[in-house]
Amino acid sequence: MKTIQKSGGFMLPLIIVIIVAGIIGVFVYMQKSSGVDDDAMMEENSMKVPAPGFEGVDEMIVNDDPMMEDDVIIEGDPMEKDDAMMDGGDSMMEDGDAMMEDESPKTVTVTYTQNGFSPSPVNVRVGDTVRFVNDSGRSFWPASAFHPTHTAYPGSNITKCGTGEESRIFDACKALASGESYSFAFTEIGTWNYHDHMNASRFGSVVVK
Ligand SMILES: [Cu+2]
Repeated sequence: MKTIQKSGGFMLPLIIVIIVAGIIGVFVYMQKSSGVDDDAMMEENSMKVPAPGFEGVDEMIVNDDPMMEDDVIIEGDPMEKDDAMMDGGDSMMEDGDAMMEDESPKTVTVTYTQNGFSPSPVNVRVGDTVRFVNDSGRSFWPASAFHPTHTAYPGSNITKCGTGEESRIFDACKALASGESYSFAFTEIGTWNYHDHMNASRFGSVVVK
């Protein structure tokens, strides 16, 4: 009886202590395990330290970064492309020079006779000059359409004759004797009709491209 009571009196607190210790142990274990997981994840995310068993994966990831650097290097290749573009630019400049040589301003002659202006229409490029030669035996006054205001060509107006703008308008601004000529450089793309202001029934056109 005494032994049972003593042992029972001793065993009960011991069991309680074991249970409490077990509960504390489980709690500590859970806390530790969760904390370790968090630390490991943080390390993986921030430091990219390989987790046990994942060294190979991380090495592959580490290898992926050089691949990206390779991509950057490949993007560095566009420097070669830039060179190529510069080469292309040079060739374009050469083409431009060639085009400028081909399209260097020319002077095209239109002859005015008793039959009128010829050739008409006359085709020129921007910057070309048309030289109207009077071979009609009488005076002429080539000027932009329309008679009598001469305003069809941009900026032109018979009222600008005798002003500082006279040289920039498509208008001879005066009668020119047979044998004389009037030249005008066309800077505007379009089809520009003109006429002889002395005889408005005579007209023609210049096509500027
Ligand atoms: Cu006129």
